[in-house]
Amino acid sequence: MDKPAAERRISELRNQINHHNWRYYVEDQPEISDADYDKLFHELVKLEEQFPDLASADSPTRRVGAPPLDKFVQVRHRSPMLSLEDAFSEAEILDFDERVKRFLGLPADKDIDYVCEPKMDGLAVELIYENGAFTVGSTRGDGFVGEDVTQNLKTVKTIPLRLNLTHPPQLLELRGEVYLSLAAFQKLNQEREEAGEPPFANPRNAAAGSLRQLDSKITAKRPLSIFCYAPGEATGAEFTSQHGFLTNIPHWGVPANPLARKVANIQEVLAYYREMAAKRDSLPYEIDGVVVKVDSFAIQRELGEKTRSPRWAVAYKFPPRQAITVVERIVPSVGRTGVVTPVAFLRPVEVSGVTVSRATLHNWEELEKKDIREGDTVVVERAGDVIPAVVQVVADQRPKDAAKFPVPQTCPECGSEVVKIPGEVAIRCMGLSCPAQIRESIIHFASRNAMDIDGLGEKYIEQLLRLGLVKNVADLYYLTKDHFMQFERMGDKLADNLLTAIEQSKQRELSRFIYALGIRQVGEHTAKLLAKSFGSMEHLEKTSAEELLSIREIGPQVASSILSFFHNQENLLVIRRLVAAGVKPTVEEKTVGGKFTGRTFVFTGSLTRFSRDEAKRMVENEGGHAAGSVSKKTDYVVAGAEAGSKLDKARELGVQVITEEEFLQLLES
Ligand code: 3BD
Repeated sequence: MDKPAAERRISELRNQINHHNWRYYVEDQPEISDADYDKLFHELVKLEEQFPDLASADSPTRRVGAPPLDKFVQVRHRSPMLSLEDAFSEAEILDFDERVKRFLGLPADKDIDYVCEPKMDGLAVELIYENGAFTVGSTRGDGFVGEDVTQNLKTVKTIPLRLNLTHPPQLLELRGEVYLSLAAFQKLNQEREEAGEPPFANPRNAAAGSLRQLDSKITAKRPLSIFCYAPGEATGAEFTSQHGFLTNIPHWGVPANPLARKVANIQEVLAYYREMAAKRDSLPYEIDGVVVKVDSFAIQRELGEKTRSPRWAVAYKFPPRQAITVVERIVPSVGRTGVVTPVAFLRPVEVSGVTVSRATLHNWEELEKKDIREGDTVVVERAGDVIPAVVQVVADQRPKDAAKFPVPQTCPECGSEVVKIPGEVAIRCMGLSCPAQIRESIIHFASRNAMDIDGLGEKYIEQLLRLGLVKNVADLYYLTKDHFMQFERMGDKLADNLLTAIEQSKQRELSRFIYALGIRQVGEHTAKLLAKSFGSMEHLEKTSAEELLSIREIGPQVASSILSFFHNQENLLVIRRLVAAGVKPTVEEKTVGGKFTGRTFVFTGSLTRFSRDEAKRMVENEGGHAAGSVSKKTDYVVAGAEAGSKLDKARELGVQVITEEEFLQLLES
């Protein structure tokens, strides 16, 4: 290829890759397979190597991290990054609205347009774009001076390295919040525990820790995201309102929170807050409140600021997700992979609407480091649906006789030796027939998101084990009615139902089957990737490291865990017996000719006929796509009760809105 041709191709590839990054990371609607994405990426890497003078700082190939720094350089913000005043009640919000009107000399009954945004629980940063190119990114610091974390921010896939504008402004500063999704947080903590590193207490700390890495190659491995929420200094760009700003920047490639909404008065602000409070637990990231801003920038300027915070904005905070309680007991518990972890049994306490009576203490080093003892008064924190964690001990409340809890030397369930695996922080029961491991692995196998054997819960599984009727998951498929009739309080009908449920589970999707096997480090997401890439258990069983590593999201640790699972003869035998019993997972290749092929659905509001997971599955089974946000490409929005901004957006874009009933009819038609 000659240079002009290479130049054209490079530019084309960069555009394509940027586009696919947006589809994948922002819209959650990839258009191409991982393998095809990798092909594009590699072609670009090769071309840039071949023509070094065509390399460019804004190429997507530069998102992999730079050589480590010794320390961060301080940067002064051109204009200070302000603080936000907090409000905790409706009364304080009504006060805010009154203050705004009084300052503007408006009558108390006049309505003001506000913009409401979820308050992301992350880390505030500033991004500087000069002539469209991302040049400097910094943390907020004290509002005046922050730290230069440009290299780290370049690894954030959704931060554009160049604005998607033909005539970009000379200067544009953007302020935003960098955050880690709950899924990414859980995955990161799981990996850290396996690697013997202390887990992060919450997604916010994890995001902060990731962004403040001197080695940006580490940051590159953390899937950070960003929502931008305000312009800083700008030359050559004019914004007239907050709503205008938030709706414009996504066209330039800058993510803004799609849940932000313009409202017409303070009553609607209160309604928005209630709506977000109700949604809080089902969002894929942590929010700690709602930020309320006067929409008009002209009015914002008129209002100005007090010492450090604007008069035109306020943070309406949610109740904290932390509470104080007492550790009644510490109990070592054995998981399905044999890892023995300390669990704290707590005096029940309410944490933002949920009663918490247990918390994970992660691992024994963590217990030692935080020095948590039975009888201690502790702070517990709950992030989204993640298992609550003990954040710290209230030191001066410790009972005099509280003793350190010893690390178990034997398995609390089977008495086998426990071993600390080199390089791992976990201690693991080595008992091959440890009843706890077997019990947990069968519970996992039958669970809702795995083989979904309806009705076969913990209690029945324990009875099956106690009666010696099952020793591993394959045995479930060899049970007869007589077996179940040996249970206490078992009726004819119930036994039939259980058998039917087991029978029905034989034809679950391949991804569920893979997930159900309980391969270490293979969660639902990875199981789906594997099912899609391999298409059958036979193929997966025979895979190689090379093949696994060619899948975009699979790293060496996960690959090696998968390989060692399939190298284990016992595991292969269990799979043989499952197959022999008639377990025949269905293949979920992109269903061609499915009812919903090429159709995109968005589910919103509170659903009563099915869960979000089920909805997603129903759509995907028919070859459709279930997306998280409404766009022009959305075909249907299925709205439950209290549907909010997505419904508004659908109406705005003229997308068809249907009820849950209508969706089911569509499915059956
Ligand atoms: C968010 C200020 C203004 C532009 C000042 C009104 C205080 C953290 O999602 N808008 C948001 C979010 C934060 C914001 C503003 N809009 N300021 C906003 C914010 N949607 N989290 N913050 N910040 C950002 C802060 N950070 C650390 C220490 C003290 N204050």
